[in-house]
Amino acid sequence: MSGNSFGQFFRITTAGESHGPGNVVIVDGVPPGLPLTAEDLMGDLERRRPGQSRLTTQRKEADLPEILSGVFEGVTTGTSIAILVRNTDQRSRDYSDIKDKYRPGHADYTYDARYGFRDYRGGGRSSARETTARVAAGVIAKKLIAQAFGGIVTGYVCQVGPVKASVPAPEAVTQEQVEQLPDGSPNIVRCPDYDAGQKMIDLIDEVRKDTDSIGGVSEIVVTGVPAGLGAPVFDKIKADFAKALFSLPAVLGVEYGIGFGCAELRGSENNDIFKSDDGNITTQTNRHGGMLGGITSGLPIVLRAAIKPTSSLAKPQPTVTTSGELTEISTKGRHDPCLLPRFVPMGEAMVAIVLADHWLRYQAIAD
Ligand code: EPS
Repeated sequence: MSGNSFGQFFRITTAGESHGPGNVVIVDGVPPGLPLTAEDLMGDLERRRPGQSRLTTQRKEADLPEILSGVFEGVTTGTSIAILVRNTDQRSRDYSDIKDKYRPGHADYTYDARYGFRDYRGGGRSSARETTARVAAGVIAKKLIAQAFGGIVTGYVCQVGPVKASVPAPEAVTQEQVEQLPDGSPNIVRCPDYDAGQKMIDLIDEVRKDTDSIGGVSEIVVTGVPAGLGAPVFDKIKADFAKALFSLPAVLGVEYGIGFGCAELRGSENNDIFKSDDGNITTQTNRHGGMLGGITSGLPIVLRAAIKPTSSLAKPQPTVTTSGELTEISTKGRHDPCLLPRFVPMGEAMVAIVLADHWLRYQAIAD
């Protein structure tokens, strides 16, 4: 009803606001015996956290997770796992100026339309801060799919504004390539094509100095997925991936495989031809992005999400007040000039959660 839960067998429920005391996730359905510590959660939380480079919001949060339940002596018990990440660096005064104004492109107006009232501090529940909770849950999902079938989820940035990366073999991209440059320094834009990545950084710096923002595209790839995950009709795994990714803030488009490119092709050009590798059925190409009929084919899953430019801008823009008077708005505070670098761990988490859920559903039928 209230839209705070996602998944059927691997089910997450989040609570929390950007300027409240913290964000919480409750993860249901994790089988007993999975090794899990707070340190395990920290890697992806660190990749997501604000303040990680000049390309992101300068809000400083350590994002240290506290596991409140469901883990005993370093392994999951099979009961619900609650994780809390506290907020420590809220600056709610930044929002007092715009309390009665609607930020263009933000959810301020639609939250008022829905509830007649909103927590205006930092966007409340519509803030990307909520994704802290999902990323923590995503670590558990990643562990589960790695243990169950060797599934590995790797996301990266493939476009910022007009700058496009060349990534000829998405399934070969490693997290190390995404996180580090060849000299060992952090790859702050998370693009595995380092020449394009530098151009992306230059563009983000340019829009940042201009108090503006820029959009882009992230690609998320999953290797090791067996054929057969997903269900017909409404529970197609592609439909669940779409919902998972669209539920993240600022996502305006989702496609997989050849995506919208399929519109230009004939069937004979688009079909991936089957072949047999020592009796294992596979396809010569992967335009289908690892899913046919909403069920995994065993080929790598390749998804893309288009992310809009951050709507909160210091650059003045015309808008209206909550009572409809024309005015001007300039958002104070600390905002991402481009959401893409921090989107990568968020997108990976949601994709891993869908796979963990469908794996458990598959097991339920298999047993
Ligand atoms: C966000 C606005 C900014 C970002 C925030 C996402 O926060 P604040 O409420 O402090 O102005 O810093 O990102 C995070 C704090 C985070 O952890 O991701 C927004 O409107 O979505």
